Amino acid sequence: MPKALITGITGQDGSYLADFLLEQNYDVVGVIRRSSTGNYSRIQHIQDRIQMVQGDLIDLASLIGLLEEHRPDEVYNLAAQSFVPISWSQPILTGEVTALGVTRMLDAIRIVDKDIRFYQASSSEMFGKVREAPQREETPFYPRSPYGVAKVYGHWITVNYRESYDLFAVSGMLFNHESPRRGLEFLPRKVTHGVARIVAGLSNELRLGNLDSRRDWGYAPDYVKGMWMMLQHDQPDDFVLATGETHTVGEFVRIAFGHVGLDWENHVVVDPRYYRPAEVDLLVGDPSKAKRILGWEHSVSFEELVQLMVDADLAMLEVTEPQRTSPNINW
Ligand code: NDP
Ligand code: GDR
Repeated sequence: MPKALITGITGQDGSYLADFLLEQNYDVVGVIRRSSTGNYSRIQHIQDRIQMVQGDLIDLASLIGLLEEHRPDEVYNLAAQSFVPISWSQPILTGEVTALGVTRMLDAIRIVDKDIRFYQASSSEMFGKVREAPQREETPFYPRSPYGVAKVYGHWITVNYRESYDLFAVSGMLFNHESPRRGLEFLPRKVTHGVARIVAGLSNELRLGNLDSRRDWGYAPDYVKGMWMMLQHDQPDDFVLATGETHTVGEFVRIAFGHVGLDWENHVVVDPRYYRPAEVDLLVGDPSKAKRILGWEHSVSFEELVQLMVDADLAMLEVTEPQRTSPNINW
């Protein structure tokens, strides 16, 4: 039975990746960082089938100890400070976790077992102020946030360890991917959850920032399968995963409200508080290398994605105490 260790297992992608690897008969070890309140909602349904272990990307010794104890065949490094706006208010933490955390994990692999295959969760945010469209593996980087800068570091240190130590280390350059398990602070989930709250009569407005930026949005379960495919390939390489389509934030909003028969203009308030100091205006990926070499393709269209997320939030609000689903923080 192959064994995989996942950092970030409590997050959106970590939970879907764990589901997928269990289906492939993997032994799954999930790294959880210590907190005073547990955050296991996304992995509750599989908690008896995975091993949950303590560790933190800030602490090298914890990573070495985990690799020595569990001897995984594959490591998926999904942990990060992943919310772009917070990276301006906490740039050093973002660098410690999202950038140097990658080196810590790579160094742990170099020290413990160089045969471990390594996946790094790189991001389309590295392309930032884009140099060409669509963006492909060779497109030059121009990050626009401390998060994007940290991801560029994570990408290059992965390439460097591959070339310096002959590690099977790959960087997946993934464009935005969403799901009903997405954090409430990210735009798509903020919108679909906001729509559900309005339908349920719990609120009447949704405050958002820039409606004009464009993103290439796909469905998260498709993307975690792509991560696994990269590690099964016969040589380590870097791949873009994207749908190849781009849509504005405004289009996402219009379809989400339209799905429940509402006019978004009656509910959305543009609030400059949600503008970013520097914006990424246009992202659209070219996934043709992943299709050609790995056979990877996305399976859910943009419209289907928006609708399935609205439906899931409507269903959740019907069964869950409303207050528990609403953040008190203004993201
Ligand atoms: P989430 O924000 O949902 O999950 C992040 C995970 O990282 C959580 O499990 C979190 O733990 C964990 N984590 C944060 N800090 C540490 C730390 N110091 N040590 C150990 N674990 C830590 O992100 P996603 O699932 O959406 O994304 C997964 C990865 O992919 C991230 O690296 C993200 O930057 C990257 N990415 C995501 C894309 C997307 O569209 N979703 C696109 C491209 C890249 P806790 O639950 O305790 O907070
Ligand atoms: P992003 O995702 O920054 O692309 O990073 P997010 O969903 O936060 O923003 C997408 C776009 O929507 C605009 N926007 C708003 N965003 C948020 N969060 N809240 C708002 O109220 C709002 N109004 C407008 C933003 O300005 C932006 O243009 C995500 C993360 O998952 C990263 O970790 C990952 O690397 C990239 O996707 C690819």
